[in-house]
Amino acid sequence: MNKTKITEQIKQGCLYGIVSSGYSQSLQACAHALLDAGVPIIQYREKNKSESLCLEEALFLREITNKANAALFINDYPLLAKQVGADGVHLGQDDTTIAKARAIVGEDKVIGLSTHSPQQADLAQEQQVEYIGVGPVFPTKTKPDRKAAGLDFVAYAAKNSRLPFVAIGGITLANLPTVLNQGAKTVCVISNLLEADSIAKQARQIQKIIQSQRDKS
Ligand code: 3NM
Repeated sequence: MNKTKITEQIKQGCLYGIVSSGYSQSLQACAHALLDAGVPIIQYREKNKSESLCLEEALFLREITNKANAALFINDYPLLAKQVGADGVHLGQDDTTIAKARAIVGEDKVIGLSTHSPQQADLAQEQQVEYIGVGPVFPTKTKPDRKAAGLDFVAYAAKNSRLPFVAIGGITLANLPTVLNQGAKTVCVISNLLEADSIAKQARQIQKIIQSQRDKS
C-alpha cells in the first residue's frame, strides 16, 4: 500500500493491530480474524523466533494482508521487512538507527518509532519517520518492564506532535474512550484483542468506537 495513504490513515484514526505468538489462537488465526474485521494495519511482532520461522510467518502475513488490502509492518527487523515487501518497519528506541533502517527499506516505506516520554516524542519530530508510538498509556503485562507514561503523554502528543501517532499500552475496549478523549486517533491494542473470545468481534467493537469519535470531530 502507498506510504501516504497509510500515514493518512494513522492521522485520521484507525485500529492498528499487532500479531505475535503466545496467545490461545495461532498467529495465523489472529491475523485472519483482524483482517476479517477490516483492521487496516497489521504489525508482525516476534522477539525470540528463528530467522527462518520469522520469514515464513512474515511471508504468510504479506500474502493475506495484500489480499485484504491492509498494510503490513514488521517490528524491529528492517531486513525482514525488505525481504517480504512489507509496507514498513516499526523500531523501538534501542533498535537499529532510523538512518540504517531507512537505507534498508527505502524512501517509499513507512518507519514508525516508539516513544515513551514527551522528550522522546519531541526528538522524534526531527527524525525521518512517518509516525510515532506513544505509550505505554497504561501499565501492561505485554511490556511489564516499562512504566506507564500515562494519559497525559497522549494529550501531549495530540497537542505537540506534527507526526501522526499511535497510542499503545494497556488499551482496552473499556478504557478506549478515555484515550480518544485525550486526542488519540489511532490506537494499538494487543492483549485485549488477542485474548478476546472473538477477536473479530472485539476488533469490530473497538473500530466502532474509533469511528464514532472520528464522526464527532
Ligand atoms: N509497545 P497491550 S506498549 C508493544 O509503549 C508495546 O511502546 C509499547 O500491548 C510502547 O495492548 C506495548 O497488550 C504493549 O498492552 C501493548
